Amino acid sequence: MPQNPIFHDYTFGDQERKELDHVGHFVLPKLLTIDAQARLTESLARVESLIPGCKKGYEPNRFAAEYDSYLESLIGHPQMLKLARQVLGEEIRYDHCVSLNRPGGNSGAGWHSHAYAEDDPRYGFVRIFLYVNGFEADDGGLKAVPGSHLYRDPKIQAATDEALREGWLAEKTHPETGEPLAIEPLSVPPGTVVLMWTHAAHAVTPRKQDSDTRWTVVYGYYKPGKDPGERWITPEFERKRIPGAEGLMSEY
Ligand SMILES: O=C(O)CCC(=O)C(=O)O
Ligand SMILES: [Fe+2]
Repeated sequence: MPQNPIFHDYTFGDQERKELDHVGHFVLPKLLTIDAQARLTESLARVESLIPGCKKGYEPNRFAAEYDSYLESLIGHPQMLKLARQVLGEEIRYDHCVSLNRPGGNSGAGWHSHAYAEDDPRYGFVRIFLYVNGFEADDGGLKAVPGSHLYRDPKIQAATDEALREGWLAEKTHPETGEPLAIEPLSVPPGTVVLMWTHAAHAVTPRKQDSDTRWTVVYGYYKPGKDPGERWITPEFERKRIPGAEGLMSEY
């Protein structure tokens, strides 16, 4: 049976691809269909409910698709794969599906970046964030540093914006424009999808105490050929036949 659409129509051509490569992230506002938003909310709430007392090393949030069949079905969803291939090219592999729900009072996340193929920019690793109910900049909001991904530094770390500015950001410029690098806080409406290259510096502001839960899940795909490091995927899941995901689950 064909899967329900998850995305509305969108354009991701040469110009959009260039912007993603220049900035490090690309926002597709309100891309998720109402049906996908409803099903994701249900699945993410279920995954969240399984976390207390869960098995260490096999946490429902880190292995979200292994705990929920709808999240699993999106790994090989034709629209998800089309988007991943528009970014990475035809040859892709799946890396992870991680739930990033942030209940009221959640402390957010400090500045950091992630790894892949530091020595060869031809090998990309993209994160596809589904911000099901969106966020405001000061309420579980994603922040990023446009151009930071071009340094391909997997070890960016800072606890606060100030510490990032005084540390890693100091004196750094965009390699293509020479402009000083700067922090960009984002605000996005419900149903927004954000693409982000894995080396981009990013952080998350705390979720306000009286806010509802921010429902989010991220899917990671990469162009194979380099060591992806530890993938959050069990050997059993790697061998599982997931419709649409044939050929996507092996490391290389
Ligand atoms: O919660 C978020 O919006 C982003 C979390 C994050 O840093 C990540 O998934 O790499
Ligand atoms: Fe991150």
